[in-house]
Amino acid sequence: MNRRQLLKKLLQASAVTGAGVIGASLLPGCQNNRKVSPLFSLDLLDPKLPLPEHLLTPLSEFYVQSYALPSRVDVEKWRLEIKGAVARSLSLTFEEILAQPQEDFYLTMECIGNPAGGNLIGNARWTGTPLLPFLEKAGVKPEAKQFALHGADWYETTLPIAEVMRPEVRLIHRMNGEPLTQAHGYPLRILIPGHFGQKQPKWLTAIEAITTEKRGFWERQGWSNTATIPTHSLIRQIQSTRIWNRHHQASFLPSGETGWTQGILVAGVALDGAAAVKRVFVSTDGGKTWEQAEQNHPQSPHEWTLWRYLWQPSQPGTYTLLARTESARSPHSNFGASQQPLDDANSKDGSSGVLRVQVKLQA
Ligand SMILES: Nc1nc2c(c(=O)[nH]1)N[C@H]1C(S)=C(S)[C@@H](COP(=O)(O)O)O[C@H]1N2
Ligand SMILES: [Mo]
Repeated sequence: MNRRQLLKKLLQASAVTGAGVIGASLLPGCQNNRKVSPLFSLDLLDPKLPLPEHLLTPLSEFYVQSYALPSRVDVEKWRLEIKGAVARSLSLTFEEILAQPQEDFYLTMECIGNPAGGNLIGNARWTGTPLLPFLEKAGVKPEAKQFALHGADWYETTLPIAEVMRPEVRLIHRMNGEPLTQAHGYPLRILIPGHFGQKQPKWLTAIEAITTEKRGFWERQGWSNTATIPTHSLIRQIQSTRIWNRHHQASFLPSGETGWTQGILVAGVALDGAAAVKRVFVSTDGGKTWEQAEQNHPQSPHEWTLWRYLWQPSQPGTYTLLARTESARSPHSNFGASQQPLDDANSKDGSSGVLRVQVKLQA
């Protein structure tokens, strides 16, 4: 297909789906504020019940981030090519991939463009098979430096050989027990744990070993080339109020069902791309003092940690709430330089900016 045919196809498809034309989304997370990843869960908000082990984002609320339109893939014709600097190229059918041993695992997907408090984050149970046996069969040549991962929408991203040859890298065909939807990459995507969403191509068509160093689609536009997930935490919920934008405010009456004299429950998630989340702290005085929150301990560092904190304020007024976290790789108990920074910089390395939430307790 030449460029003119491609554009024509995209325009036709966009008329059908009502989605934006290519170019409508020039940031990996700029235009998508219509969905709110829910954290609302009665279990999570009832301090008498233990925190759940997993909190899955329902598919209907899971963010979708695609630079163009979702690709329609005919699974009969579709192949996954493993090619480039390999001893033997492979061309795998969907059936050949399904015939391999399948594993279920939990992983939180987050877009590097997700601002503090943003909704471009979701947690799912994924099903797939390790990529490594296929790469070993293909025989990656010693001169290969990177893998370029290609999607049917011509999306491309790159990673060092060793990153992709980890046993935890998997070819994925199910999400929360369902076949991948078209929007999430049907029939197959790849998950490379520890990295933001841009390193997780959907509609995967080729894994190419290359002998040069190359940047992918978003990386050429200045987004982090490693895109590793830093230690960070997000406030998602205060009582039953969802917190999902940058300058959120919540207000509570003294009495009634969510009256503040009975305590205010603050809840959220914390994530670190490589290490377990050790502790989460909440401040209700703009960062002067910090109290440790209650948290769960997921088995995998790639799944978000859930936390909650019951704040028992004694006086009406306006308060600034913040959350921050420590992981096994930033283990200092005082908030030193390696801690989640307090600034809210709009960084192309992913926001670790801490959300300040204004809470008004009425008299
Ligand atoms: N083929 C393809 N894969 C892609 C993208 C894309 O535009 N095309 N977007 C990436 C980005 S920026 C993110 S954040 C994740 C989002 O995955 P989701 O849409 O399943 O939530 O997909 C990644 N994989
Ligand atoms: Mo993204």
